[in-house]
Amino acid sequence: MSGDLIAGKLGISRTAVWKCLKQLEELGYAFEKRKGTGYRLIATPDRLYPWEIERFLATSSLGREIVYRDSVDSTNALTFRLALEGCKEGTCVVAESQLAGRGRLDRQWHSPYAKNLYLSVVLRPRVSPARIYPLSFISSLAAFDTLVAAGVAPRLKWPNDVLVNNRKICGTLIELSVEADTVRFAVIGIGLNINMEKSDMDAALGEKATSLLMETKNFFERPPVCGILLGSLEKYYEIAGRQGMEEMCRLWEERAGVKGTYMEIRQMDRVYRGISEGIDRDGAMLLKENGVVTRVIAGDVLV
Ligand code: BT5
Repeated sequence: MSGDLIAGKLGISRTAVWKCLKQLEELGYAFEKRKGTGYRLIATPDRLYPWEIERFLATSSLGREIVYRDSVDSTNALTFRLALEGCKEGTCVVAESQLAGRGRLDRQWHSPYAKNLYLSVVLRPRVSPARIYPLSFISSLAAFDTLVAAGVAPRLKWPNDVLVNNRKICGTLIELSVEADTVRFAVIGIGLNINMEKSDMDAALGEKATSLLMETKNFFERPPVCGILLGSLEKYYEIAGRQGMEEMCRLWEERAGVKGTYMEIRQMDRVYRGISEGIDRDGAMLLKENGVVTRVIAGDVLV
């Protein structure tokens, strides 16, 4: 397209067009320039720029405001700060890397640069703190559907993981701000491994983690995956709002297919063992051992 045409379409000067193209080049876009013909876009950088994600977004609120960082301590931490300042529901933070990406109980989330998705979203659900826990299932359900769309066969692991071929491909983390008997906001954080390779991890993590690239041998562009993920997240959030938290538990249980399987769950220094009777209306795992049903609220599934 000629510089004149671009200038005319945007109602700016030729010099302004040239400046914009320079800026785009600095961001990693590449153009072919031909005298007399104009400019042609020949390469787009592998970055999660908000405008790249927006091209694949069909949501009404989630991700309509995207905060982008090249590097951040943790997308959950930044999102929490923005939520405290009163940002809109659906505001989303994405980053190319995290210096202090976190899991549950202060565990680390490995976040190599420009390889995966690290994103967090602000939700302001109208639900009491006592009933909020199953909201965390919307993130693993959304990741599950996104992975199916990408062509792999995921499995849900209680409470908030998604595995492929028995290796972790996605971890999710919900953090809440609660005041008396109301939830002020929830931050839903999702780490979804896309193009990470074994060489991006240390030996220990390399044994238990996987990515879309490792599973399919295909490189994935991250903005479309991010768009699908946000769309699924909004879908499940709407279901939770319309049909309640019990429906989230039912959907999760149905997808996970844990009922009737033997499980071992570690909680601090205690291990619960038993046959799963599914999850209850609060998202807790019910384990039956010697005829007695125990309700396990949190923990790490060992088997
Ligand atoms: C989780 O914790 O699985 C929740 C992870 C949430 C990460 C996202 S990234 C965006 C947002 N911002 C944040 O700061 N966090 C969220 P947990 O169940 O505690 O599992 C943590 C364990 O998973 C670690 O101890 C490792 O064993 C393993 N792990 C760490 N990084 C991983 C990765 N990239 N892929 C797979 N497994 C990983």
